Amino acid sequence: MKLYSYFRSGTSHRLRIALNLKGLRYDYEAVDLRAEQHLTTAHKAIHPQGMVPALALDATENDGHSRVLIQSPAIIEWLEERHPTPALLPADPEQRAQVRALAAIVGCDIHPVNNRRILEALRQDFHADEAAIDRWCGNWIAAGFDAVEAQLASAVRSGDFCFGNAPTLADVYLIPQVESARRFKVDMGRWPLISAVDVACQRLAAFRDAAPAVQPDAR
Ligand SMILES: N[C@@H](CCC(=O)N[C@@H](CS)C(=O)NCC(=O)O)C(=O)O
Repeated sequence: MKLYSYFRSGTSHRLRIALNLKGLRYDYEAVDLRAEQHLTTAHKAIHPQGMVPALALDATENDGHSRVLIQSPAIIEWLEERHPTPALLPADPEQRAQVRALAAIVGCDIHPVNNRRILEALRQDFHADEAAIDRWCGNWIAAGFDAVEAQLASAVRSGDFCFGNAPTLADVYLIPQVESARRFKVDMGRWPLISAVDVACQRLAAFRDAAPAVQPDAR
């Protein structure tokens, strides 16, 4: 497998965590978003949206067909279906819905509005300076994290992780968003339960090895 990734990309980060948790090895192909390599014709031939991540599978990994998978939620679902152990979702449908809801708060409601292209539009079309950008990201992160924290405080959290005593899809999505929150100078002290989940995840090599700072293109 080859992962098209950028060290600081939250969606690439979540995919790296999922691959590591599944114990799957992959080659790392860096796509430099700062140099706008993702917008080149060559990269758009791999990912038509001009984004990362993408996961290229060779024929031996995909029933004789080489393919490129795009969209981190779809790729993580493929991983879960193709490599079901260890499971990233609980067995019970209602519990699966709870875990998926936590992941969706990050994946659907926090990350998309803080994406690079959105921030570039704020800078260029609306003349936002870096303080305004930090405020923008901080506001959306806080709104989402308040909801995640409330969910964790209710029935959902019963162990060290978002759900139970092993990492799930919820942790896979949450930890990259915590990393990004710190980058945008958000004070994590407001969310003690999320912070405790982060501590639990950082004990696992699968999470540590996926961190932006240790990727080949980190600088
Ligand atoms: N829904 C997509 C979003 C992917 C995405 O937002 N990727 C970002 C990096 S985290 C990107 O490539 N952004 C390029 C840009 O905004 O110009 C997924 O989950 O794969």
